[in-house]
Order: sequence, then C-alpha cells, then structure tokens
Amino acid sequence: MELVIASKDVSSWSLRPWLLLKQAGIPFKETLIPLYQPRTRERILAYSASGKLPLLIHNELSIWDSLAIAEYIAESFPDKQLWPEDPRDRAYARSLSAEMHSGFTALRTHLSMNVLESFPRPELNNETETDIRRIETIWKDSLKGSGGPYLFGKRFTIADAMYAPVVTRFRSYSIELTGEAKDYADRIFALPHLQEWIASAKRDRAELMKSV
Ligand SMILES: N[C@@H](CCC(=O)N[C@@H](CS)C(=O)NCC(=O)O)C(=O)O
Repeated sequence: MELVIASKDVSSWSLRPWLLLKQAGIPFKETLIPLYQPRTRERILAYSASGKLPLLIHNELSIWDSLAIAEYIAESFPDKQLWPEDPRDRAYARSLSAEMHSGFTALRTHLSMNVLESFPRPELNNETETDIRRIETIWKDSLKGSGGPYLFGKRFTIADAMYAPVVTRFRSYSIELTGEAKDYADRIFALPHLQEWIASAKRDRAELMKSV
C-alpha cells in the first residue's frame, strides 16, 4: 500500500488518511510531493489526473480523494472497524465525516492548516465563528453519546481522522474550546502519530530551506 501525500505542514487532506492508516496500524509506504515547487503540478499529475493529493495505491488500483480513500481502507480492513459497528452510529459518523469533507468553507478559508505556525486569535467573520461553534457542538454531542475518548467510543474512527486537522487549526489560531471539546482536542493533538506528522513537517521544511 502506498499513500501519496502533499506537504505535511499544510496538507490537511493528506493528514486524514495518513493518520487513519497509522492509528489503525496498517503498514504503508509514504511518498511525499512538496507543494508550491516548480515541478509540483507535474509530479502530482503523474499520480493523479485530478491534480490533487492524497492518493492511495493498492493492488495496482489508485484511489484519490481523502474520504474515498478512508472508505476503501475501511472496506479493505474490516477487522480494524474504522466505522462504528452500530448502523445508527455509523450513519451519524458518515454524516459528520461528509459534513467535514464538503462543508466548513469559512473555517477552511480563514483558518487554513499550518501545523508549524501559531498566531494570536484573529478577528473572525460570523461564518467562521458559526463553523467553530458547530464543530464544538459536534464533538461534545458525539463524546456525550459515546463516552469517548474518541468521537465514537474506544476506537479511533474515520470521523476522528476527518476532524484531526481542525484540532491543529484551533491550536494554531488560539481558538478556545470548552469542556469535553477542549479535552478531546488535547487528546487528539497528543496522539504520538499526530506528533510524528508535525515533527516530520518540521524536518521537511528544514530540508526545503536548505535547498533554496
Ligand atoms: N477533496 C480532496 C481535496 C484534495 C486537495 O485539495 N489537495 C490539495 C493538498 S491539501 C492539493 O493536492 N493541492 C495541489 C494543487 O491544487 O495543485 C480530498 O479530500 O482529497
């Protein structure tokens, strides 16, 4: 299994399936294509006609788009239970994941991911504030229903992977959370695999600086 990803500092879409595979303990080869370089587009197109990453290669099959990749991993490794077992919880987890995938445009625009940067809380428009509150509510409701520590209970699921980049965004932009949502964000941020991603982003940036 090979996962082709973009720059770890800013590619939130790459982080999602990468973290999912790591948390599930599924071995994979990682291929990194740095963004914003002269040959970036050409290199991505060599893997994906969509011109976007991440992309997963497995048994000569290419799967692109983070959510499609997550679904493929879940189907390929049913024993890992990457969606909740209960059909109602599963439907809810899929809804939350789809909402992250297709929504939160204001948050994605105004609080773009950069795991290596941190800023004082910026002034935000109403749409972004609404996105933040909605995510806080989603986390609190899910944790209340499941008992945590993850959104759907004891196992890290695709829903947790889909929201993991938001955890880093809230930290980068000093967005205060309360109660269970804060504890959840702290727990996800402390995951050794997320810390591994951030450390690797640091090394990649240092390498890139050396080469310019
Ligand atoms: N909906 C896609 C979005 C993928 C995406 O936008 N990827 C960015 C990196 S985070 C990319 O490949 N950008 C390269 C470009 O636009 O040239 C997914 O979920 O995978």
